[in-house]
Amino acid sequence: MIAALTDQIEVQIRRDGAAHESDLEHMARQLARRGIDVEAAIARMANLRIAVPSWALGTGGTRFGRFSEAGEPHDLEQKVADVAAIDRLTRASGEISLHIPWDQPDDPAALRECLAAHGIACGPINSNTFQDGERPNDPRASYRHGSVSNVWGEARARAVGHMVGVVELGRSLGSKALTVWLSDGTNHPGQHSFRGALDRTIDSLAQVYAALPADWSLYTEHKPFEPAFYSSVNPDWGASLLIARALGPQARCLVDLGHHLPNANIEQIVAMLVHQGRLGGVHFNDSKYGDDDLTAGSIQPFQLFLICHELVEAERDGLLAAHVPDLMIDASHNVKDPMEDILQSTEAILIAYAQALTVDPSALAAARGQNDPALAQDTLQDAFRSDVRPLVREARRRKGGALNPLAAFRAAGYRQETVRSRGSRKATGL
Ligand code: RM4
Ligand code: MN
Ligand code: MN
Repeated sequence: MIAALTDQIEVQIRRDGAAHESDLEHMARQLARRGIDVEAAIARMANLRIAVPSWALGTGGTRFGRFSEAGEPHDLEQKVADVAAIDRLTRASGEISLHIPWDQPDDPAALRECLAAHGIACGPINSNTFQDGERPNDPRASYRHGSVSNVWGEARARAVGHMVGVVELGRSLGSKALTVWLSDGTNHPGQHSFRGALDRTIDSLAQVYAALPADWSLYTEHKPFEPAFYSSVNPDWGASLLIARALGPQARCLVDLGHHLPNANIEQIVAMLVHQGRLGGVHFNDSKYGDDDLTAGSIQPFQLFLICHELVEAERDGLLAAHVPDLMIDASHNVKDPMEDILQSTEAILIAYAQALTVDPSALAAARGQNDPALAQDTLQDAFRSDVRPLVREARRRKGGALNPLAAFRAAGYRQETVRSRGSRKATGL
């Protein structure tokens, strides 16, 4: 299947290459007027990597139902193959984020070989202490009333043991980070002590932290509600930072765009965490109401741009030298082909990042220095409103990727082929 994708990449270059060249020249002239060196921007774009979550390769569901697509991956090797296909097109997706136990390999060594054979790296690895099924013989070890925050030590020990095991597995696969998203919280006022739950969470995670290799990070991922609807033990960036600080320097905060109350200023949250040297990574998605997990940039592209602008400024100011934030997609697609959705999310993030790279930093600094809000706004809008797609395409073309990944994916008949070879069995995960 990779060969069919490669063919389509070449077809596009032959057919659309000249038009692309002229678009690029036009854009380069526009950027030059803004003092932006297009070659530097292309070089930066070429180094961006946006990890693909294993759980987004299959159709997601809601609590009302799930309408799976045929041809979804139903084992780990097929998931890795799908990520390799996405990366063949985008040249920015060479990393998979696994979720354990959904992706628990029977044979970790074989998985390591499979990853290497496909040229895919193991990105941050996720523990799952939010689904444990029934524990009829051991109810005190169930996550029903929480995992690391549970008042019962059996559940906490089980969650800690699971996370330590995920670190061990991730280590054998070449990962460098554990992402901890907790569903712990309460549905009823008074159900637990907020302070007690926080103490237990920190104590439990400290045991996981102690098992962390020296070159690893532990990411704490906050979320204000769902599945708990009265309180969450790690509800916001303040709690996340507090937990990370209590654990130690290798603990950092992960910002999932969908994990905020409506209208939260996420770009400012990113800036605060950068300021504290604690931005671990970002889960990109988009939302209108809650943790909607929609295609990145599909609803609030300006917010996506502003977040990317914070990342660009932070990098320029040397604040990401100690830790480069892991950029990932965390989405769930109910009505789109999952791979197409990932291609679209990746494209949206790359476009937003490229726009952020084309903000004129001296004009912005001057506007800020003169307390000139109109000029500051205009400087950002100038970049946001320009069409930087030639820049994104050129960075990808130079690495052998597609001018138009989605069109190449369709023209290559990738999904038709997986429907034929895999049938209609469902993927695991969300
Ligand atoms: C959660 C959270 C986590 C992800 C799971 C699947 O809402 O966003 O990052 O691991 O979903
Ligand atoms: Mn997430
Ligand atoms: Mn989420």
